[in-house]
Amino acid sequence: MKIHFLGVAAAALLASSALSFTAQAAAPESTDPIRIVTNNWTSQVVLANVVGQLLQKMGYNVEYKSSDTQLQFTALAAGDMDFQVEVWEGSMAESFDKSLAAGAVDYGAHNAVTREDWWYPKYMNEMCPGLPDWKALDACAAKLATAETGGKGRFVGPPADWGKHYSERIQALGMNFQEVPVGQAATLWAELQAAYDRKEPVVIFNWTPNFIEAKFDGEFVEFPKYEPACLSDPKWGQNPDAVYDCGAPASGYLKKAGSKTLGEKWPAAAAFLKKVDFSNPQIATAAAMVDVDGMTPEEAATKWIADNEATWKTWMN
Ligand code: TMO
Repeated sequence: MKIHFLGVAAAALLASSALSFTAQAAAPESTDPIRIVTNNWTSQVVLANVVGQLLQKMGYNVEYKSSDTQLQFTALAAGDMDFQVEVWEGSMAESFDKSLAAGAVDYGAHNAVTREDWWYPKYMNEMCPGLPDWKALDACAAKLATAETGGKGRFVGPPADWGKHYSERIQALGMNFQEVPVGQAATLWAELQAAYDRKEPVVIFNWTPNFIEAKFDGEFVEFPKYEPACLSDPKWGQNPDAVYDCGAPASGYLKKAGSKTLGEKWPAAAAFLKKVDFSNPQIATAAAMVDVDGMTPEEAATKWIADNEATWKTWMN
């Protein structure tokens, strides 16, 4: 139970004049919990806990709320959740843009550059000459065929809520492939490990920054280069009748998103969250602490904070 040092009248005044408070107001401007979104991949959960634990150091209450990567944007726009630390261009740009039009706030970009797309272990370069070009992969489909996919190559795809459109891409590009989506990220890594141990061909959904690059040698498949029109204009690209006939952005952004309430109710916290800025190696390391070293996301966040004081201190000024 928090002890209120303000009288009831003062508290009411504070609530009614919250809009006039500036970033100089003493934290916490409100003891209500700041609701931080968590998703279903490791770095996001660790980073969410890093910002959550830092906000707690600043005196705020926080609450973690798990959400679907697309529905979270509806929740942010509606003010049902307050902050998302990882908005990936390749999988979320469309939902994010809609949420901004509906009232959510862009909290700025991280230094990190991101990519999310089809990915294969490097030893496949010999099995499928011409890789990483997608046409070389397509010509190699028979080597990736399984009982489940018949004569077609198997692409081990992401969970449905990551907002990719790979079945549509396969169709738009006329590829001899079939997507078999996983239910969770751990299945992607299990499929990769099993194939990697036997040097068998496998193509999975992967992204960077991730812990994978420290453990496995591999490459992204190069699809026709992304342009925004690819997603909206059927005439764009090699298939004049279809959208999604391109790859994901090869140098995508990683942004942060907040609710409108966040800046109004907790301006000092909002100023801090706008400065939060992770790099590629910091994010890959955060994921590895859990996926390689076996820590919980909470433990990994605490360790990250202990190891990176010089970084987060600059976010608090
Ligand atoms: C949304 N993700 C980073 C897992 O591609």
